[in-house]
Amino acid sequence: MNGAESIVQTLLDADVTTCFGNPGTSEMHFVAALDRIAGMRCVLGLFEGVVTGAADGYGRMADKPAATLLHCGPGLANGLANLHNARRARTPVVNIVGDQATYHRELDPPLTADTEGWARGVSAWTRTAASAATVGLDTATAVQAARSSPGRIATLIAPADTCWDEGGVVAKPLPVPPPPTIAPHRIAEIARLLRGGEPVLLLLGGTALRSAALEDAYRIAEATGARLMAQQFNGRVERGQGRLPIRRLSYGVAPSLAELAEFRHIVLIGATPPVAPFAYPGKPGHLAAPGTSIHVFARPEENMPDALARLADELSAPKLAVPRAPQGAGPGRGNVTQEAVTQTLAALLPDNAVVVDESVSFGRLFFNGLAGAAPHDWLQITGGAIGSGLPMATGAALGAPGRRVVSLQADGSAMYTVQALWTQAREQLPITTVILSNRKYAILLGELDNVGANAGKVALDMLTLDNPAIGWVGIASNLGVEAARAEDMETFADLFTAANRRPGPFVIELTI
Ligand SMILES: Cc1ncc(C[n+]2csc(CCOP(=O)(O)OP(=O)(O)O)c2C)c(N)n1
Repeated sequence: MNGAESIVQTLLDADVTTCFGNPGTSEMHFVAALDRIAGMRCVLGLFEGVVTGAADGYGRMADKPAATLLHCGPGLANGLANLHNARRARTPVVNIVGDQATYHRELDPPLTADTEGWARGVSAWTRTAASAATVGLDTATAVQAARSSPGRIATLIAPADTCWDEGGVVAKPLPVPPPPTIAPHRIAEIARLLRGGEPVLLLLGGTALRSAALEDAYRIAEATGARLMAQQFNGRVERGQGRLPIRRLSYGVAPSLAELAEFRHIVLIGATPPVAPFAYPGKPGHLAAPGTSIHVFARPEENMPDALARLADELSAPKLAVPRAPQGAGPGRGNVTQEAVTQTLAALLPDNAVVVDESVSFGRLFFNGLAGAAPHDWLQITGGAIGSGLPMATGAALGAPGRRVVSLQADGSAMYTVQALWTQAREQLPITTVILSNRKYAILLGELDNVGANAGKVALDMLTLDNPAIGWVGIASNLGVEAARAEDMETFADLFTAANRRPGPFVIELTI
């Protein structure tokens, strides 16, 4: 057995069964090993941002890591932005990065780079393998690191000779510690705070946004008068009918300041303290009102469902059915507006869908507006690095087999990783993509004002995508995904319904 074979077998033994990859010369032995060892689902991405974004979507839905296969420092570097998003989502990912053979590196051939340096910025665990005999154990250690709560990026750099040399040793899966449970005194402290009668917000993130945990959070809120909100950026939220219609802190400094103004205390449950996404001249960075106390109840790596259940019991909060979210008025009609698209999605979302949200400015109403839709999971861009939506949808489809993925995608962001559509076609994945085609960087037009910049013609031209106009029906069909355009709500509703009944992918270009 060579080193590459020991990597693949060790991954499989640790239940890492999907590999998104874009290989080069240094990964040829890994690729060859895939034929000799059965069981790994290999998915080719035509750019590394697709590979890493797909691993993010997969890990969010499967609750276990996929592997990526990347080529040397530059291949990893191409994938860094979506690894950044995955890190912010706390998604488990195992990167296998091939590199120059140990003894060849000193010759400094073209693809030699500071691979470890590039890996470290996004990885909780980074190691360069030293030999074929030890690369199996390195692989098992990488999986252990990735699976450690709350989910981490682990990057194993495998020089070519550690893959092709004989003497590979398959390593047994290493134990993954369960998420730590919080100490009883913290339950007692927060219970005391909640009984105190002051206005308290429970700000939720991470696994606190899964449906059972949300039910316990609702019991606590009903028993004490505390309010509930999800933080702004979340890896995954379980939503729709039968689940708590929790609202999310708004994007934008003014609305989030208003939403947080009334609270004397904010209790963090897997969330981070609310801050503005950027500094804006004359505006605060912290979004909580001055004088608000911030309390950490559960850190992101701690066992939040357990913490919430114990807190609800400590408060003797009765079991309650979660309230029903209001049903919408049915599909929107006529002109394409934010409200009408929200209504149509809420009415026609397939049961048990996975929604991937990179809708940027047009989709501001989507999250709250779909609270009454059929049950679904909501995945959003978490690290602000656009170009995550199409790859994330691709990976989510593989991480949640049997479920329709609905990918709500702004056009400018879609262009970063448009190659993902080709992978969706090649794998015949059940994904409906709605391209929200406004042919501009609309959000940045607002940001010009928000930062107080005076824009002239050159500046405005930098934010406009209509010269030439991007034709999404052509792009999608040339990448193998059938597509059609909608310019009114009736056509959109028809296309959306038909797309969701297909076995494979479909793209709707919605002119907004
Ligand atoms: C990797 C990365 N590059 C650049 C940006 C800056 N940026 C933020 S939003 C945006 C444009 C978004 O345009 P689009 O996706 O069409 O959405 P819209 O604003 O039109 O709703 C850009 C370039 C970013 N967030 N991430």
